[in-house]
Amino acid sequence: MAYTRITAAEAAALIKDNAYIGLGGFTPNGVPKAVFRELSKRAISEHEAGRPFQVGILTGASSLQSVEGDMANAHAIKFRAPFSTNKDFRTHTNLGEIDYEDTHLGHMAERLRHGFYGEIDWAIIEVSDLEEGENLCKAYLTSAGGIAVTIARLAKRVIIEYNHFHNPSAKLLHDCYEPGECGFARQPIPIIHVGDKVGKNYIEIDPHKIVGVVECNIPEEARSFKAMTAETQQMGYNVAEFLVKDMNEGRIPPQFLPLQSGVGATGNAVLQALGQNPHIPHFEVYSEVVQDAAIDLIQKGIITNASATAMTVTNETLKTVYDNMRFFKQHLVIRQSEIANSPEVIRRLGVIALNTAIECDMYGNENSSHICGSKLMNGIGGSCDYERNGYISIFTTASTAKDGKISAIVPMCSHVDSTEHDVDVIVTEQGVADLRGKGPMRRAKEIIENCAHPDYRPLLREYLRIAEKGHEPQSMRAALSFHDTFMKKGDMRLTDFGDYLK
Ligand code: 0RQ
Repeated sequence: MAYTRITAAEAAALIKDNAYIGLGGFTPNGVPKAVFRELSKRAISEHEAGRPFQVGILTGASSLQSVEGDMANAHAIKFRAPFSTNKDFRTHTNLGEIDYEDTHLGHMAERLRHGFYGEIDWAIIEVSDLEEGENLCKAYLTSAGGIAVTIARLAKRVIIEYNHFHNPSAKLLHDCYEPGECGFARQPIPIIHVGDKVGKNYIEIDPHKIVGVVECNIPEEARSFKAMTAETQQMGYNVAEFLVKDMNEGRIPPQFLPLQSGVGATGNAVLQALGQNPHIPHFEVYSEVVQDAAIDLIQKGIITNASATAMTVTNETLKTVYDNMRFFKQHLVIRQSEIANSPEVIRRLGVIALNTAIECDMYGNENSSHICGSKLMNGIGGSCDYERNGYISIFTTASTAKDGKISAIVPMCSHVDSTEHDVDVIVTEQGVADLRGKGPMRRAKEIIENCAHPDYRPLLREYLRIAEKGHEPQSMRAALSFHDTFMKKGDMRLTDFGDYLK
């Protein structure tokens, strides 16, 4: 049987003010696009007619300009979780217009299951293929897993975006598995090796909930990442050298351990540096995203197996995967995000976690989400899922930002995402601070001398001298002096602790 076909505009017209909408996909990839392009237009016309129109948007991770950027500009987002990298969304959130819950990506499906967000009115799922059964719809996902299984099951009604841009062979990559309820019904997730498949290659949807299928052919709104700089390249080399040393000293076994790397230019740089390092054996990736560099290394045989919840890649790289599916299906698995980011699996596999910080303090606390305390950047994404549970937890950051006016190494973070208890190693282009087995004072020395930019080392050393003595010395008056000076004078190098100790 064929399900009802509707247009994107017809689908958008069905969504009422105050609806909560769950979306498939993860990062821009695999996120449905057609309906939201109409929904933001609808929001504008509703507002022009003086009618309220705002929705809640729940996703696997960040999404798209067509989803959260245009909806934020239309003042049509009431609530949003769990992650965003969109500039317009950030602007409207920082204006206080949007209620945004910045939460762990690996927790999202569980929170949905247990009603933390109330009832889910709609699920919109992008598919590459569809089996339109009378009692069971088998929906085959596209380039990402995300929370699709859970929202398709929980939502009151479902809209399918059947996007013919994707190759139906995408199904060969997917492993759709949802854990049982907490308590006695929940079994261990039986993933022992990176490439293990433990679920189905489709998601199950009750056809009676499907109000329509929107046929479309829309390329991914994929971002191309910032070009690699000498700085990111140096961070990549520093991470690779550190891991080689750890392997030589027996802390990493000779066959290596699976690697997670976050989104962005640094993640790409690290993978490239690892791929080029003759001392690192061919390795595996257990991560939430695979970016272009990872796909390239899979093709070269340097990454032997990869597991992720999204191919966060350009359309060109996606085509490479689709054109070589016979090869990629043996080396790449796309999972639901709660499995990709599962503490149980991350711990079992001994994943080396690698994410990017906005700033780190001299004791190892880390901030990846807020600028100078108040302003949202993106959110934590899945970084804490991995950093908390990884075998080695690494953060990278350039030692300075904004032409040296900001130090990424500060006395005290203006916001904390991963605490000092969850951070093993900090890497900047200056070097590596290995915090393992060290108390606060030794950590501070390691971070200041190895990671801080030379322009800031004297100030950081001075802070240690003026801080009140204790297990972890701090000055409650000067702890945020770097940030305060930046806000007043535009340059952290102008910090004068005397101003704060009067
Ligand atoms: O500003 O955009 O104006 O140039 O922040 O910084 O150095 O380009 O680095 O793009 O990798 O982003 C932490 C935000 C870093 C990202 C963060 C300014 C800097 C620049 C961006 P411009 P860079 P990136 C897996 C894991 C959390 C989520 C996560 C992130 C802009 O990595 O969102 O890890 N992480 N997910 O100039 C003021 C500072 C600054 C600063 C940098 N200290 N103060 N501005 N900037 N440091 C993926 C998923 O979860 C899906």
